[in-house]
Amino acid sequence: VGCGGSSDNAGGDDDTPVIAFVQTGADNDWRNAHTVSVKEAAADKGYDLRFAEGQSKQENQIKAFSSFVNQGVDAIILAPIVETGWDNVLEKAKKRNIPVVILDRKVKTDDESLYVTYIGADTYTEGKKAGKWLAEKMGGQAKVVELQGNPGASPTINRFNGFREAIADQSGIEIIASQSGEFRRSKGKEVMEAFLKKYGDDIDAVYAHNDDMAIGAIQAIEDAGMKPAEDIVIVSVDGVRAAFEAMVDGKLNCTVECNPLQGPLAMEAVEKILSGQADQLDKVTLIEDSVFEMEQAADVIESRKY
Ligand code: GYE
Repeated sequence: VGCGGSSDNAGGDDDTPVIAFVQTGADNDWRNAHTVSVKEAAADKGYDLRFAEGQSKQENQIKAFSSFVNQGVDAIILAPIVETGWDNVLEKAKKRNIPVVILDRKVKTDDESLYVTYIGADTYTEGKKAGKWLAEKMGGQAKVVELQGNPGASPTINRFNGFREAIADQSGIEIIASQSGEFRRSKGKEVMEAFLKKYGDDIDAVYAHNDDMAIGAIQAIEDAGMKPAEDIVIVSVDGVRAAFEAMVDGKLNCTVECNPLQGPLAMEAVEKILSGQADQLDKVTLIEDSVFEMEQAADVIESRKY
């Protein structure tokens, strides 16, 4: 970060804020839309964005984060793959007076002063909405298989628990198997193949923690000679375009939206922080989302932004 710039001109390189973004990876459609949103919002503000992604490994994210601290960037935005294990690097940033915005996924720490603000989706409520929708759709009777996200990730934990809260008083809704599909299409397909081998016709419904895994499951169901959304009801989370296409095609029953277009909110927070107004920010900002069913998909697909 330069010194000696004497004017406040946005065009002057020395005055351009340098913002680092440590992303989880590029696992799926949601994640790619999220990355684009953050990059575009940074460009709109005229910030110099330094981007790194962890390829789904926390150690890669920790390395990238530390290196941005050493570079003395003006702020760091972190989308943490997993919840725990961040205290050390966050303390490093705090010592260097580098403000940190936690975006999308949560961190678990005893010291809340290690980050300025958290912005993300209400993933617990998403899990609850999926559970409530499925229990209603199935009339309170179903054997369900669950495709979880990455172990230890806040949306995985929340979508797991939120779903269970929603079906707690539904003794006829039974989760017969639950395994990680890592938020990936290929892994979702692989795990669903194994579920089908083991439980076959017993499976009434799939609950996938994201759309990409649901799309993988749809392929597995078709490969097994069954009709997705008819023989096996499928509900997932995210609301990406591919999910709407699958609903229009009659292969996915429902998606609970999780808006990845979080860049503008993140950059507004950064702007406040850089102008000394961090105290005006809420500690937690949760983004509200809707539920979309197959029957509505054709009407809304054109208006979808991701
Ligand atoms: O649902 C999934 C992505 O953290 C809320 O991560 C996000 C989730 C999203 O990989 O598709």
